[in-house]
Amino acid sequence: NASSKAQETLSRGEKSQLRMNEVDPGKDNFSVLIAGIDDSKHRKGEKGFEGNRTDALILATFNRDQKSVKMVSIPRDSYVTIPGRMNKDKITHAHAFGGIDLTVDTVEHLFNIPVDYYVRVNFDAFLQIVDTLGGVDVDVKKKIVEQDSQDRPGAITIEPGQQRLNAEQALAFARTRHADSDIMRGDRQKQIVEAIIKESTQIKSIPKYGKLIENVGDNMSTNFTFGNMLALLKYAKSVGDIESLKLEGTDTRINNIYYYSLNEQSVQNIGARLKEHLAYTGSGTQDS
Ligand code: C30
Repeated sequence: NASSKAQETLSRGEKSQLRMNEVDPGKDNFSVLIAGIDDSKHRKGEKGFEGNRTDALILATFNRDQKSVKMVSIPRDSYVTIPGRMNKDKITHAHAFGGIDLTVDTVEHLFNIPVDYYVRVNFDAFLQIVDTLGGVDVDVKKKIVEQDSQDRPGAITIEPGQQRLNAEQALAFARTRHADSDIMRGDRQKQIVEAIIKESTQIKSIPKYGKLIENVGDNMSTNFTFGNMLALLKYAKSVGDIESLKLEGTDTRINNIYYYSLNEQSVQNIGARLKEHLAYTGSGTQDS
């Protein structure tokens, strides 16, 4: 009976409060929040995920009939309401205040759609996943010089063009931002997620995939069950269309702190499109 150390239920339980019924990723439409965290020991000590911020946050919806995926990257400095907090704050802080539970609540509150699943990874999980896939294909728009996972400055150089990145290169691609911005970095992270979904359709060895889910252990946490993850692999093979949506906003300063002020209309439009994509009609029993 295979299980996974990575499996961790949210404190809300299996189903979102915005859902009437539990969602089965093996047969229903569903949403996944993908969170990337830097919990490097040399920087953050031994705390693991706790108390850290989310440096990458991507919400993806999966529609089974259309065999399609839509995803949006939420910039980490987005100025949002975090449920239970007095003042609006950067979305990245939701994780530091209340872990993945509060991050999920915050994203649900932002778009007013259910977040059914989450996958939270640190650098090591990211490297293990991309390694197991044997790399990922991406189109690199401009030359990248970046540190590696051990923070050795300039250790990774990537020339522009369509190419296959190994795990360290893919991490550098997902991290780099100083040459442009966190918003552009969000675009690159969506490219990586798309590449991971596409690459997982090439997985020939189910045992190898199962081993990955076991080995990734403490470096990943998710409320998908081991069985869900096996079903997802089959699902990934059917996905034909992956669309990337862009959340609009503007740079701003409040009390001399930098924020990304989300365009209200854009938030609503994206919420509506994801809602439609999920064929989500109803409210559940949310009480706030
Ligand atoms: C298959 C199907 C059908 C469905 C399953 C769902 C799917 C597709 C799941 C995919 C799962 C995966 C693995 C998705 C990948 C997600 C991605 C793109 C992750 C990105 C990489 C990652 C693991 C973490 C984020 C890394 C980033 C963006 C930045 C790290 C400074 C921060 C905030 C600190 C940080 C600090 C230093 C040196 N850094 O940080 O590169 O150093 O950049 O300067 O912006 O960060 O500030 O305070 O956390 O330590 O001090 P950086 P920075």
